[in-house]
Amino acid sequence: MIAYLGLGSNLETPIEQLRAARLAIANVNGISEIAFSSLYCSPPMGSQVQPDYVNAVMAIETDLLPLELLTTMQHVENEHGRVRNERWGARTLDIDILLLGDKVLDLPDLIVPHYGMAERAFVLYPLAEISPDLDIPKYGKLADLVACCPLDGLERLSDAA
Ligand code: A4P
Ligand code: MG
Repeated sequence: MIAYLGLGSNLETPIEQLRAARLAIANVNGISEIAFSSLYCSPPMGSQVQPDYVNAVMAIETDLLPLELLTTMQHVENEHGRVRNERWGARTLDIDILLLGDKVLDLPDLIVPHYGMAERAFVLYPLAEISPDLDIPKYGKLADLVACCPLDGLERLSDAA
């Protein structure tokens, strides 16, 4: 199954956080990397009293079950010093499962497609960079979502290293 992950960080050298997370994810048994977007910078959604975010989207091929993938990604977050405190607060590393093939899941711990992805510039633009022709379950064509989504200050920073 092909899955898409949204990575975000706004603490402790975010670019390094995403670089390390990319390596850690690609090294998991049962996961291989297919594509990784450029890095994008954007002002924080939610509390404004926190640093800007760096975001990217990663496409993977995986044979992990959905909840296995979730716990594995939470493990990677924890390894990277993530402390969960305020919802939408600053974080060293956040990994959201955006898409799992064409699955629609509404479990207590896992909602797929990710509930916020259809209106977030920092998800839609990097996703469209690596897979412009996606059709997103429940939400429709990615190209149409991008066309309706203002940039909200999103800027492409650099190629991912
Ligand atoms: N969960 C349910 N569905 C999913 C899914 N598809 N992927 C549950 C991952 N997790 C999912 O997540 C809370 C719970 O969501 C988990 O226990 C999991 O079972 P969390 O990562 O602990 O908490 P959070 O990230 O603070 O909350 P949330 O609602 O996931 O926030 P978001 O949506 O991740 O937003 N501004 C910019 N510019 N860029 C950002 O990346 N990110 C956030 C966080 C806020 N502002 C931002 C950015
Ligand atoms: Mg999250």
